[in-house]
Amino acid sequence: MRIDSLTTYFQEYEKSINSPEKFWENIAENFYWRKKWSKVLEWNFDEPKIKWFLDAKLNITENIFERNLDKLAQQTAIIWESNNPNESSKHISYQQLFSEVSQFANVLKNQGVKKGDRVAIYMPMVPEAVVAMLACARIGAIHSVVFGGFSAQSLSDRIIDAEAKILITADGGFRGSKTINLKNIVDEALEKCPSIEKCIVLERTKKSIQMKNGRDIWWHQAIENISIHCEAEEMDSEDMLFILYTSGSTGKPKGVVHTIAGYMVYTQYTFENVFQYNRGDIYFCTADVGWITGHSYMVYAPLLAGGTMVMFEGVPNYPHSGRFWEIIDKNKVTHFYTAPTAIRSLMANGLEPIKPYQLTTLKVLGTVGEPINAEAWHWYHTYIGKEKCPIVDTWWQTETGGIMISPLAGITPTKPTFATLPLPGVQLMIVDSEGNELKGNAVEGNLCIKFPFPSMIRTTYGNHERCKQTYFSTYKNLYFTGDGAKRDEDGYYRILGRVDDVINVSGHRLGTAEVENAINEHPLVNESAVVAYPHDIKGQGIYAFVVLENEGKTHEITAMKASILETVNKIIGAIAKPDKILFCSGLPKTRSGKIMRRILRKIAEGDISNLGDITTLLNPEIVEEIKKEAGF
Ligand code: 7RM
Repeated sequence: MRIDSLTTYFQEYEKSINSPEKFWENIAENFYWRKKWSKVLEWNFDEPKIKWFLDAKLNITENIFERNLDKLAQQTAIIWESNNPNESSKHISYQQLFSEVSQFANVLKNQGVKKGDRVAIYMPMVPEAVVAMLACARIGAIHSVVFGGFSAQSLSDRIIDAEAKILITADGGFRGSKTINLKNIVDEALEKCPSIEKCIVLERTKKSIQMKNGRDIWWHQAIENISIHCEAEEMDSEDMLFILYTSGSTGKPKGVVHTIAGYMVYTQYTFENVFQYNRGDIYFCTADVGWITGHSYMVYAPLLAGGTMVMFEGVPNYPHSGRFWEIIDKNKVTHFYTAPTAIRSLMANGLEPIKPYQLTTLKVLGTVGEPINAEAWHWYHTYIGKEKCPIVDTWWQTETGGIMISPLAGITPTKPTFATLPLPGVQLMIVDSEGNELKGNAVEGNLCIKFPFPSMIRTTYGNHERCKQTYFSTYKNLYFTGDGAKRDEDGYYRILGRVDDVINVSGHRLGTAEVENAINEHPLVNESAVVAYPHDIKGQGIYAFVVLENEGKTHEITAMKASILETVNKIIGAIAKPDKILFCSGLPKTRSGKIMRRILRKIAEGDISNLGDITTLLNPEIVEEIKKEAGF
C-alpha cells in the first residue's frame, strides 16, 4: 500500500491508469468489509453516475475501531489542545474514543435517529465534534457539519436544505480572545428549521444560555447511564457518509455528497502516501472540522490509519504568535499541515515568535487550500522545517474528497509553488476554453479530470441536475475543477487559481454571487458587484462595488460601510466581510445588462493600464467615476 520511492510512484501511477479497477481493488483489500464488492466500478460522466465497490457492505467506524483495536486500544487517537494554554490538554485513546462514539451513537438512536437521517453538527474544535461525526457514521446517519464561524442564516439554510432531524452544538466555543456564543446563533437559526426535532448541547464555555423545553438536551445529561457498546450499522458502499456545503459560482452553497467506501479507501491511501505517515508519528492538521480538510485529513484519514492526531481549538496567534510552534514542541509533532494564509500571517510577525521553540521533531510539512507563494514556501521551509522537512503542497477540493495533486513527502522532488504530480488514480487533463485537450508539457489552461477516482463527489444533495450542470457540463465527459493550471516542462502542475466566480479568502471558499446577495440584503443597497484582489495575507481579499439607493447621496459613508459589513456578517459570517467597499453610482454593464467584472477586477487589482475595450458598455462613463473613486 505504501509508495517508498519515485520509481514505485511511477510504476503505481502506470498501474492505476492501465487498470484502475484492479489497482483500487488491491488497496481496498486492506480494509474490513462485512461483504466484498461484486464489481469495482460503474460510471459515466453524463448523468453523472459514479459507483465504487458495488454491493459491498461495511461500516467506516469498524475500520477505525474494530479493525485495529487489538493493536491500538491503548494508543492515543486524539491529543486535544485547548485555546487556552493553561487548560490541560486531553489524550484520548482509541479504546476511549470508541466508547465515547458508541455511547453517543446510542444517544442518537434514543433520540430517534435512523440510518439515512441527516444530523447537523455546529460545534467548536473540541473532541466531541469528532465523536458526533463518528457516532453518526456508526449508526448510518449522514452528518452535515457546518463551520462554527457561519451565521444563523447560513446554518438554517444548510439545515433546511438537508432536512436535518437533529442538531448537535455547544453552548459556545473559544477562539483566540473571543468567546463565540454558538447556542444563541442556533436559537435564531432554529426558528426557521421545522425539520429539527432535538438539539443536543455540549457544555464548553459554561456561559448561561436558553434551553428550550422539549427540544434542547444537554450532552452530559444525554449520555448518563447510556451503554458504551453499539453495534455498527451495516452500510452499503454507496450509502452517503456526509454532506458538506460549499460555495460555487451561484448564490446558494451546494451540498457536496460523499459516500462511504470510496471516501474511506481514498482518504487513508492518500494520507499514508502523501504524508508518508507511520504509526507512532504525531500528526497535526490545523483545519477546522467544518471544512473538507478537517473531515478528510483531521478526522477520517488519520483515524483510519491508526494515527495520533493533534486537534487544536484555537487560532495561530493567540495568546501569542508562537502558539503552533509551542504545540509542536510540547507534543513532539512530526507532521504539520496548515494553510498558506496562516503561514503568511505568522511570517508577518517576524522570527522572534519562533525563537523559543526547537521544532526538531518535525519531519513533514504540508499546505492546502490555496496557492502558496514562493516567499511563504521558502519561509516555511527555512524557519519551520529547518531546511530538512519536505513540503507537500496538496491540491484538492471539497468535491474530490481527498488530495489529487501533491508531492509524496521526501519522494517527489518539490518545486516551490508547484503541487507537482497527480496521485495514483488521478487522470488529469488541461483543456483550452473550447475543451480541446492541451497535450504535452509547457501548457496552460483549465484543469479537468477525465476518469473517476473513489472519493469523488457523487451528487449535490437534493439536486442531481445541479451537480451535472456545475461539474460535468462545461466540457463533455470531463469533471471540471474550476481551477486554471499550468503543466511545465517537467510535467509538474502548478495551480493558477479559480477561473470561475469562486474566491478564496484565507483558504475559505466563497462565491462572488453569494457575497453580492448578502450585500444586496441591506435595505439601502441597490446593487453590488464583488471581485477578488490579491491580498498579502489572505491570498485574496474581497472588493465590493456598491450602488446605494438614491446613488448614495444622502448617506454617511463610514457608517454605511460599517452597516454593510454587519449585514454580510449576519447573513454569511465574518469570513465573507469585504475588505474594501467602493460606492459608485452604477456598475459597468454590457448592453445585455451583464456586469463587466473584468473591468472591476482590474481596478480592484490596482492595474488600470489595460482595461480593454469599454466602448461596448452601456455606460462607459461609469468607468471613469469608479477609477476616480478608487484613487486613480
Ligand atoms: C481542500 C480545499 C478548493 C479550491 C481549489 C483551489 C484551491 C486548494 C490548493 C488550491 C492551489 C493548492 N477544498 N486550492 N488547494 N490552490 N494550491 N494546494 O481547500 O473546496 O475548500 O477549496 O481551493 O482553487 O479549487 S475547497
